[in-house]
Amino acid sequence: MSNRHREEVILVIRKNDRENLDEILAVTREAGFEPKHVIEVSNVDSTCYLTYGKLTRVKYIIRNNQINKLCIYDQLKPRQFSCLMKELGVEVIDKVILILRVFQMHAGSREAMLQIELARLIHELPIIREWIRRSKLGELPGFLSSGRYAIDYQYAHMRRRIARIREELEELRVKRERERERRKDSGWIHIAIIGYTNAGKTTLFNALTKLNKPTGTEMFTTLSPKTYAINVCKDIGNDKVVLVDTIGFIKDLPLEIVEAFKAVLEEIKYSDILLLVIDISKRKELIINEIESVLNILHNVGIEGKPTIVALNKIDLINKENGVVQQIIDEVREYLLKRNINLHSIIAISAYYGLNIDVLKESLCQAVQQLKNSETKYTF
Ligand SMILES: Nc1nc2c(ncn2[C@@H]2O[C@H](COP(=O)(O)OP(=O)(O)OP(=O)(O)O)[C@@H](O)[C@H]2O)c(=O)[nH]1
Ligand SMILES: [Mg+2]
Repeated sequence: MSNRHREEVILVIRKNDRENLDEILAVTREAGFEPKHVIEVSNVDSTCYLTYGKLTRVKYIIRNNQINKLCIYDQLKPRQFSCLMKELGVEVIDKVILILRVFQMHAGSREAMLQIELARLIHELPIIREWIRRSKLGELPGFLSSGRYAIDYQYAHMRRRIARIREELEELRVKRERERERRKDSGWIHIAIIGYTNAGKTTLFNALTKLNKPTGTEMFTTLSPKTYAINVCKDIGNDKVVLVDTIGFIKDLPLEIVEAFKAVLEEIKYSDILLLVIDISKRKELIINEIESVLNILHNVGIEGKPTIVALNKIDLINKENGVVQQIIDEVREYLLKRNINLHSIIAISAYYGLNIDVLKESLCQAVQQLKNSETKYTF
């Protein structure tokens, strides 16, 4: 989206998110907003989120710059939403809404669209409930200029819609599960490509499958999982595996969003091997931070202990002369072992230029063989 079409906003970030500012700015821009002012906060008020001083500053900016949106890169409580909207008289958007807006732009499938709508409704419902409570107490006018009855009606409508979406998603989930079981019954091993958003997962999926799924510099290009059967072992003709491309992760992805994307995570949960893709063209601290974010989300949804192959991607962007790649390999290995990851191997690749893809395939083949051997050992 070009600069011209983005709506100007005030962006509020936590002080300890400062090192992540580039990513936050990217998310905000991809959601369709241009941060005109960035305000850092170190303390958060439990009622209104912004402390008195910051609130006064934001009011001043709004009045003098005709900005009518405030984006807060944090998860707000319902009471903080209503307090801010009452104090400032502008629309307030928090991290969950921001990320969902970015998701919305990439939602290609009905399932992804329903998941996004569900996450948004679940997020907005308590905010509206709080608004109704306070307007019934006479503290507030109608929600965004609607009357009290209109908002009661809207609340009831949202609840019905949530129930309907849940039913439809459940049907899709069951269908997906059946497909997965069919694939499993055929004895095919599943390899899930996982990693931070923009790491190059789909580019690698394309390199391994020779398909041409959309890739891009924007975040969250892939929202619904793609599966494809490939041969990873050169000499064994029929020994196919199913490769699954998945949604990218982001630092502190709000749990509400993670839950809405349950079906996608199930593809990871039921896979046999993980292929973790890491963009090593980034600053060193960011590389480990991104791995940490991915592992934290996996841990939160109970995905642990799977054999993991790590693809350190985008080596074409690294100066190979001074041993930087080896240094990154060592640091990543040390970190993964510290986190008790069932590490199979680490391979530096360029998915885009096809560098070392054969070595990666060999490693995938080995991991598949090992898994099959261990399975036959325990099958009576
Ligand atoms: N230079 C370079 N760029 C790459 C490489 N692999 C991927 N990219 C670029 O990185 C960007 C993101 O690639 P994707 O494959 O869409 O990344 P992804 O991990 O699938 O991203 P999401 O689906 O958004 O989570 C694209 O612009 C790719 O062209 C690589 O090996 N080298
Ligand atoms: Mg992708």
